[in-house]
Amino acid sequence: MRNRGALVIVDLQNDFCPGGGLPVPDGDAIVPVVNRYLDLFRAAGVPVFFTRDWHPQKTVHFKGFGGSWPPHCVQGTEGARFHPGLKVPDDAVLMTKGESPEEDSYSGFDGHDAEGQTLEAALKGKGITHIYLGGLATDYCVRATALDGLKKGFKVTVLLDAIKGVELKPGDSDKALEEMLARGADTSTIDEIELV
Ligand code: VGL
Ligand code: ZN
Repeated sequence: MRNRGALVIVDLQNDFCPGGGLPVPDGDAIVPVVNRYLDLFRAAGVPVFFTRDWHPQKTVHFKGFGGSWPPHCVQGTEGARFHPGLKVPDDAVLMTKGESPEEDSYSGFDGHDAEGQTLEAALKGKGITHIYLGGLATDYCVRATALDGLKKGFKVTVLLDAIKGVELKPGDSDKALEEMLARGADTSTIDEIELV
């Protein structure tokens, strides 16, 4: 069977950028690169998916309720919107995750589209076998989405110039990348990208 690709951009939202509730250092620096990938993939007719972290005010994900994180990406807030510089195409598919007050939901594969379809079903419905991954954060949601994708049988290419990590501990992003590679992901940058 022929491989078919999709671009999946994870959680490129205000709260993960400098000034936000859970800022990834230099998180916004990937926005122009992601926009270049978007142009490239759309020109090649490759479908584009965006995930968004979309939490209730009270969730075990947040520090105040037993979790690890300061409040971020609360449903309907400015912090939960995509970075204003991001050129989200009209025909992009939006996958929402993190709505359950009882779960962390780091993986984009925990998300669903407007019709309630999971990311896996939405990808497979379009015959997609290969995902190209960018977004935030390398050591959490990009990592979890990559590992889930591999587990579900997708080819996964991590876009090295379109990701950034939280780095609660220095080295977390490198560790996450090594883990993704060890499980079968490959990597690319915009100059060497080969689309399927
Ligand atoms: C994320 C921490 C908490 C992410 C989401 O998008 O990587 N990280 N919630
Ligand atoms: Zn979150």
